[in-house]
Amino acid sequence: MTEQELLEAAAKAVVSADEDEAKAIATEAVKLGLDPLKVINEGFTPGMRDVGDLFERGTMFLPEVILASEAMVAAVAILEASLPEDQREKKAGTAVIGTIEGDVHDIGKGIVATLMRVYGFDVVDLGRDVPLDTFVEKVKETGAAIVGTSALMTTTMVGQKALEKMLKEAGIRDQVKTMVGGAVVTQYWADKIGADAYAENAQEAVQKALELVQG
Ligand code: B12
Repeated sequence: MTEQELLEAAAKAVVSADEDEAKAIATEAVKLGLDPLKVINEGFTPGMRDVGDLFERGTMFLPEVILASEAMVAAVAILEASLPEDQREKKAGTAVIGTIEGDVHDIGKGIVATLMRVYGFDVVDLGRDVPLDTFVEKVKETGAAIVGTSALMTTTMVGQKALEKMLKEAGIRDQVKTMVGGAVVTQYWADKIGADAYAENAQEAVQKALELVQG
């Protein structure tokens, strides 16, 4: 199988919600020594995007979306396990990350958290459906350099705006950099709410996070 064929097969496995096939493709990618991030970003993620489109059009239903996401999670776990361990002596800093309250989408947030760990961040992953207060408390408690929030729905992205305000009210907005992401989030939204950075995918998220802490 060529790399291109493997990427296409990865997307197809997610769309057909075939977990065994998705795992087999991820295992094959590791065996072939392919870049795990490329396989996630250019194989499995486009498949998940197609799933979203089919769901929106009413061609695919929620139970199938759940099965498709399970297939993706299983494949991503195999690829993530093949990422190098963080071997940096100097830590990049602490990052608090989570999905905004009311939102249970956590696959992308999980990939961002894993990659940030690989690049030397101490990541405090608060999970999904995280109350805004919890983000503020964790930033205070850990003295985090970065707080990253994920939102995949128009109804929850407003939580990112509310968090900006809450960090200001808590008097800690100038001590922490904010990063926003998730399918519905854009650079325009980040600028509008005054977030310090937006990233479209996990690789870009790490790059921007490093820029933020390095000043
Ligand atoms: C999988 C999925 C689900 C799964 C989630 C499983 C899970 N554990 O996450 C399940 C089935 C549970 C689900 C449920 C629902 N879903 Co849904 N779901 C999706 C789907 C198909 C894919 C999301 C995904 O995992 N993508 C793959 C990952 C890798 O991509 P990603 O999340 O975008 O993450 C990347 C970047 O965005 C970025 N990133 C992500 N987070 C962060 C954070 C930071 C700080 C940074 C810098 C970057 C960053 O890096 C990531 C890695 O590259 C999307 C469609 C889509 N286009 O996104 C719909 C979608 C998000 N869902 C949608 C809806 C409506 C729902 C439901 C309300 C359906 C229902 N009727 O119940 C519920 C919501 C329940 C809730 N309260 O949250 C809508 C949202 C519409 C909107 N505009 O608001 C979408 C867009 C589908 C659609 N087209 O209609 N869903």
